[in-house]
Amino acid sequence: VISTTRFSELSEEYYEKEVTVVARVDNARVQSAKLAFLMLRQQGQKVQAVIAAAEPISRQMIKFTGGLNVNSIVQVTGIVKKPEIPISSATISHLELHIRKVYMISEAAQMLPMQVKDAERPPPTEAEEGQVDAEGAPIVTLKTRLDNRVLDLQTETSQAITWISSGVAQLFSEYMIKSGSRWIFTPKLVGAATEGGSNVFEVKYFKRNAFLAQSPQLYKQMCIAGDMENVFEIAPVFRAEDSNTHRHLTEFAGLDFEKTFQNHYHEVLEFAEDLLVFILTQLKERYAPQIATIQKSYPKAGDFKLPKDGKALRLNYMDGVALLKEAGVDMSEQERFENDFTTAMEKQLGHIIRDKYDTDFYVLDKFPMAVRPFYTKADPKDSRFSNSYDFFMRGEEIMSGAQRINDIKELEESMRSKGLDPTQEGFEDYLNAFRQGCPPHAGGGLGMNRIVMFFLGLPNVRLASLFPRDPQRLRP
Ligand code: ATP
Ligand code: AMO
Repeated sequence: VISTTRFSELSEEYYEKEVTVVARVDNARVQSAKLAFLMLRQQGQKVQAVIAAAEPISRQMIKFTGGLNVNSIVQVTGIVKKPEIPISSATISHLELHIRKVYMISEAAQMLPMQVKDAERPPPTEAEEGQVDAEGAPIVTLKTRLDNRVLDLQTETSQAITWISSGVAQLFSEYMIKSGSRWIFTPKLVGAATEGGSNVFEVKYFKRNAFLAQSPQLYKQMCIAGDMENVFEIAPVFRAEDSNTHRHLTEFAGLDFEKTFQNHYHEVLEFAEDLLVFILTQLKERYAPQIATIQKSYPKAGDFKLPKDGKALRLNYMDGVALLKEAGVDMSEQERFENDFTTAMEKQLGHIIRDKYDTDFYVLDKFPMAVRPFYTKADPKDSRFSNSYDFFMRGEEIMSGAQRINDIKELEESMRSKGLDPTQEGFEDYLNAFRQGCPPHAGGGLGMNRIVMFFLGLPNVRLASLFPRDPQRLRP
């Protein structure tokens, strides 16, 4: 067995040493009968290799190397050298490999549906297939990229984005576990629609129908009733929303948590604020190289402001209404209490808050009861409002949460007021949990893909999903 070297390990210490690497052919070019170049790629990183006629390298070997199909996986043995001038087209520019041996490990087809390098730039917003950019390179649309997602994942940018997703999940679980939280795994095949009846996928379940879970909401609360006190989950969430927008998916990764509290739901709200601040600051710290890579395509990646005191800025929903009014956006009395902000209002509020408070990250508390789900606790001081909150980054929502109703009578009443029947099949086990006693609790749900999208300033949530699902897309 030959031991191979990773590109990430290579440094000046390897100058004049022989290494063997396994990598993809990013590009192959015959310069002359005596000279050929290979650009090798590993997890998006590129190193140049050269092969020149000299003992024992034959001209045939040069022809073979320069003619390798792009994207083939090869094993290359060679001497690491310092190039005369840094190789600007490589990501590791201060060394090159002088080839002694090349073996084919896995050959790629001669014609690929798209070139990986053409997917490196941001997808065009309106350009059509087949157009070329200013430099004559073909413009690859987002559709082509997503249709060929395996190739698209190989770009330097996609590689870095998938590390950030991995980082968000890791940091979330790290923070939760440190707080004494238990990792839970709740069913995704369920008997009731939890977040509003219409947006739910129905599936055949033997002789009955079942639903795909719209969130772990009912089960995370049932875990609290089961005396688990502090729980979290990372799992798929299904939404049958026919929303063809830049930020809606029909399946996304949900980061959910639920906790008991002693005196006030703000204990949980503060916990959530600290959680988000931890995730956002640690992403910047631990993933600086990936963020720098992504900035080449998306300059705003990682560039957002947290409040100076390291806490989240917390305002009430009505403060948001007032800030918008000052800026000339007036909501009618009815709109304030029965509607939520529109996406455009949310974004405008994001700008206003950035100007006034110098932060891109903030929380709005006390949303109107009318716009929140049945399990949300009304504000005991003013029942038009609720003990519920949304977290925003750059004016777009990344998390929702609330104190939950833990009194059975109040819960049944809330269901009825939202047009739900508490005796309806599918709710009985959830409601029984409250009949049997359940401590006060609150929690929240974060959309992982949304955090990645807004943290990196990506134009589309699909770029922050491995194999995105939307109303049009069920493949790959
Ligand atoms: P939640 O997480 O609470 O569902 P969300 O961010 O997913 O919130 P929605 O409540 O589904 O968003 O909708 C929020 C905003 O998104 C709405 O104000 C609406 O303007 C916009 N929106 C939703 N669906 C569409 C759509 N199909 N086309 C255009 N805009 C949409
Ligand atoms: P909500 O429905 O607001 O709350 O969802 C929580 C978070 O999930 C993200 N999100 C989405 N991401 C991508 N595509 C979508 N279609 C989509 N819809 C929502 C958002 C959102 O903030 N049970 C409650 C949470 C709770 O109260 O604990 C819930 O599901 O980032």
